[in-house]
Parts: sequence; structure tokens; C-alpha cells
Amino acid sequence: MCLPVRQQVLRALWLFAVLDAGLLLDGGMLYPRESSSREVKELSGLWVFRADRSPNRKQGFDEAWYKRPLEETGPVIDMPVPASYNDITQDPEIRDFIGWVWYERELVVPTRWIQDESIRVVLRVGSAHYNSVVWVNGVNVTQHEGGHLPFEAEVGDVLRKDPTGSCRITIAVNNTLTLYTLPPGNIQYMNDRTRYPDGFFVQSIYFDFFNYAGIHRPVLFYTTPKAYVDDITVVTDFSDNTGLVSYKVSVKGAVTAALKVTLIDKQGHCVASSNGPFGVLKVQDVNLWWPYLTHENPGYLYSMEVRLSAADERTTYEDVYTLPVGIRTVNVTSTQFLINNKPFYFHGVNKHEDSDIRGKGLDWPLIVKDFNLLKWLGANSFRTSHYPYAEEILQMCDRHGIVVIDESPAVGIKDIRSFGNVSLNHHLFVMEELVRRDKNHPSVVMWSVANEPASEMPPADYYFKTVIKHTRDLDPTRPVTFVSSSNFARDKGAPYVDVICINNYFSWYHDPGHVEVITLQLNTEYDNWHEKYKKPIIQSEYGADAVPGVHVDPPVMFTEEYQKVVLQNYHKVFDQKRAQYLIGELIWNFADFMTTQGVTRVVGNKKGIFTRQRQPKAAAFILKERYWRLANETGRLPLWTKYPCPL
Ligand code: BDP
Repeated sequence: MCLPVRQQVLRALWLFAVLDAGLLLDGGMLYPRESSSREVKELSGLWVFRADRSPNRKQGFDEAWYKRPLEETGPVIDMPVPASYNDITQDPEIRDFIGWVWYERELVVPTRWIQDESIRVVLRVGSAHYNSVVWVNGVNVTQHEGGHLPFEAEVGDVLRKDPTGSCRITIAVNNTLTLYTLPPGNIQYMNDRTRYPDGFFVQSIYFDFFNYAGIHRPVLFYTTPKAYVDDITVVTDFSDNTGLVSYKVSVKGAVTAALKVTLIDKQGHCVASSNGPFGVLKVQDVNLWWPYLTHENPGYLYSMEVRLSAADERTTYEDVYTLPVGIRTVNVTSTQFLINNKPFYFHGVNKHEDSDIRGKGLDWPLIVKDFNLLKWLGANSFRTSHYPYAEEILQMCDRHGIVVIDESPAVGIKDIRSFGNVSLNHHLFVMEELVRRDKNHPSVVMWSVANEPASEMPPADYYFKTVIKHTRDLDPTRPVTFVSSSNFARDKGAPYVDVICINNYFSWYHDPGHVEVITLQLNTEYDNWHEKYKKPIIQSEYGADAVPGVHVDPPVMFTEEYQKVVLQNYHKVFDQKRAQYLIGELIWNFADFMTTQGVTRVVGNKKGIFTRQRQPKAAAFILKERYWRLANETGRLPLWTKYPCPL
């Protein structure tokens, strides 16, 4: 749909009015970036650490461990940040620990941060799993619930109490999951003293990945002036060759402020500018943001520089924040997913944040390796199964044109008590945190509110109707989905979503060993869904475990041959249905990943097409050939000349 420029501008202004309605959250969560007015001080590296092994795990709070250096209250060990703590030591108790662990870091902050009261100093945690309490010099500065999203606190006043600038940061993190957390879990005490020792308990989880814990993403200080740019929202559109960037800037710390907004292209030329807290930038001869393998120049980003000037009786403030902006549109019809009005077919993967030793800790070598593998594979997309990934990963997606389905941490909602109001309100809050963080990423084209909940339970209907509606109200510019497990007859989410995402494991969890049933069962399933809901479908998970190096032919389960043949049978149906309403296929999983121990898992889930160490299994080559072929069929360019497939 191509509206005239004027109508599009009005639509954008209406959108901003909608975006602010009924928010639970106050304030923005811009990614910390250095600029002429902002400094960033990363605190990655070695922290000191202690797990609170007391029976009720409350010794640290009872003895106020945050009041003194941690090493004065008991033994400490080195702990890298960011990283999960579980696989760092040789101690099985730390690997499987449940409860509060304590991290601490001492440093000296720059004198000018202390002396200059016009500087605002913010402490930011990229993510910590699951509940966190943060102190600076013994003063509680914030707490946060939820393992995959950032939180921050203004700490200038606390730091200024000590003119030497010495600073002790203490972070207590608890990985206990309850029926009301996202994801949910449950602690069970085993009271049969003939079978279990006193105080024995286990944490039940209803999701299939290891509940890694600790400080998973960077902790850092950043500064802004007292009057500062608190949030920016952009919505993009285009008409013919004119790009439109509607923006809204929120300012804090000043009653009045002058704002200058400039859009700069990759060559450093200013292509549009405006004044004021909201407006529309018009870009002539626009370079649209295109996905990888659909254009010779994918992932085109402009830089939007927001410059604030304000003054109070004492001083003047200037704040500068630069946001990368990709100009693109997303639309859905009953059979298609359109990016920039062109049909887009997702040929990609599901991932996990998971690797040896680091667990879920952010790790740049791993991130870059994974992007190189995605490109090698010819993958144009992934789903952030089953929680929001690091902002740094989404920035890579923006730059490389990798399309993202951004999923909330609502995985494993299986207990009826997790559909009550406490859970629902928390879920709405988390969707706000997610949209607030990721709304400006061009790579993010759809929100996924949950994965495979027990949607047959009676309260699920109201629950998901509410979460999906809230998400759509928060962001009317992106479609919303809900990832269903196979049983369409019991599904409660599909009536409300824009795209139907389905997971199934034919010839694995059903009819194990019978790959010959895949095509029939998949065809029936697709036709049922599409006839009932008339919405486009994404095969959001399919796959089979393969223990690397295990070979049997004719294929049997858990061999590399079986994984290959499962994929090939699914692909036959994909090729029929993508001519109709199938708009994507995402393999489960990109790489093997760790799970809790259990009789169905051989040191983790082995459905990766790459091993956990990122080496290809036989299935990776099948998929690579297929994805490059799909790219050549569905791409908009003569890709063989532009992108020689490295077969
Ligand atoms: C799917 C889940 C995913 C699991 C996968 C499996 O969405 O988290 O890892 O099954 O069992 O249903 O491999």
C-alpha cells in the first residue's frame, strides 16, 4: 500500500499518539552510546563472587553483605562479567545453584563526574538472570525482575557522597523461577526423609534449555548532561523514492529545550533535518533497509543525530545522541509477509544465547562467528527463541540485514496458576520493556509474545487476547505472533495473531522413526490452519536431534543421516506451500545447546545443524544449498552474480 506523503505523515503522528497510551513504564532505555556529551565506562572483566549457600539463601541479606567489601564477609572467587556463573568453576553446586549469588566490583570513577553536578551518572546492567538487587557504596540503587532485558539507575548522588570517587558496586542475583515469573518455574521441596536429605529441593522448569544465571550482559556507567534525551521513537515509511522518518524525542531534566534532528547518510551527508520534539524527516532518493540476500546493499542505515540544548539559572546543557535508522516498511496480507511492499520469505534459524563455558554470557567472538555462519548458510532471518537477545546482537542484525522475530521470555507457561492476573500483569510489563528497548531496530519485523503455552487451558484465551492487544497497542507498526505447538484444534492464540507460527516435530516426538509420515501430516496441518484462520504461516520450528559423528544408513534417530532426511521431507511440503501461504521456515536449531539433565537429552539438545562449538553437521550442507537456492528464487537481484554461493 503506497499512501501519498501527506497521508503518511498524518498516520505517523496518529501512531505516536497511540504509542503513548496506557503505558506502565516511565522513561526510555536508549542503548548507551558515546558522543560529544556522553561517556561510557564498561565494567566488563573480573568481579568477585560468592554464592549464598545458607539453607534459606538469605544470609547475605541478614548480614548485609552489601555494606562492606564482599571479601570481608566470607570467601570469594573470581567471576567474569558478562558470563553465566554455572560453567565457570569445577564445583557442581555452583553449576546447579539456585538462589542468591553476590557479585562485586570496586573502581574509582573520574573526578569530574563527582565534581561537576551537571553530569548525570547512570549505572546500567544489560541483563542479569533473574531477580537483581543493586547497591552502590552500600546504598540500594535499584532492583529488577526479569532475566533478559536491561535496567539502570541514576547514581550520581550516591557517588558524590564520597569525594574520592571510590565506588563499590554490589549486585545480588537470584535465578529462582516461580509460577509468576517469565519464564515460569517452580521450586519443589522433597520432604521424604528416607529418600532425600534435609532441605533438598529441585527447581522444575517447563522449557528446554539450561537455566543459566548470573550477569549475562555488560554492566557499565554512562553519563549524560542533567538535561538529556531520554528516549527516541522512529517510525519509517516511504512513497516512491521519498523516505519518511517520523520521530519523537522525549527530554528529561529541562522544562524547555531546543532540539535539532539531523539525518545523515553513510557518506556523512545531511539528507534531512528538523527542529522540535517530533516531526517527519523526508529523504529524497532514499536508500531503503533491505534484508540480506534481497538487495545488493542490504542493511542500509542512516544516522539520526539528536542535539538538545537547554539552560537553567546555573548553566547550559548540550546533549547529543545518535541513533542508527533503517527506513523500511512491514505489512502482512492473508498469504504474504511484505518488507518494503515486496514478498519476503523467511529462510532462517532459531537460536539460543548459549555456548561452552560462557553459558548465556555475551561474547563477541561467538556473536561474530554466528553471523558469519548465518551468512555462509544463506539465512536471512532468525527468531530470538525463547527470550530477548542482547541489543548488541540486534545491532548486528540491523547492519547485516538479518530479519528478526523478537520473542518475549514467555516460554513454558504450562501451569494454570501462571495464567492469573499476577502473571498477566507481569507479561504486559515485560512486553513494554521489550518494545521500549527494541522498537527502533529495522531488523525487528515482528513481536512474538510467547512460545508454546498450554493454550488449551480455559484462561489462556483471555490471557493471550490481552497480551497480544497490548503489544499491538504498544507498537501498531509491527505484526504480532504467538508460537503454537502442533495441535491447532486446541489453539487459543491464533485468532488474535497476524501471522501463525507453528512448531512441530513429525517423525520425532510423534511417530518416532517414521519419516514417511511427514509430508502427509504436515500438509494436513497446514491446510487446517490456513482454512480456519486465513493467515500466513511460518514453520517456526522443525528438526531432529543428531549426535555429531554418529552415522547409520538407512537412517535411524539421533544420526546425522536421520536429521538430514527429516529436513528433506519437510522441505518437500515447504516447496508446495510457499507458493500459497507459507511465508517462512526456521530450523530448530542453529546450534546444539545445553539443557537440564534428563533421559531425552545427551549432554544437551542436539537438534543443532551446527554443534555447540559451531562446526557443521551433515544437515547444515543440506540447508545451505536450499537457502541459497531460495535466495536466488525469491531475491530481487541476479544473486548468482552478486552473491556467489560458497557451495
Ligand atoms: C519445542 C520447543 C523448544 C525445544 C524443542 C525440542 O519450543 O524449546 O527445544 O521443542 O524439544 O517444542 O527440541
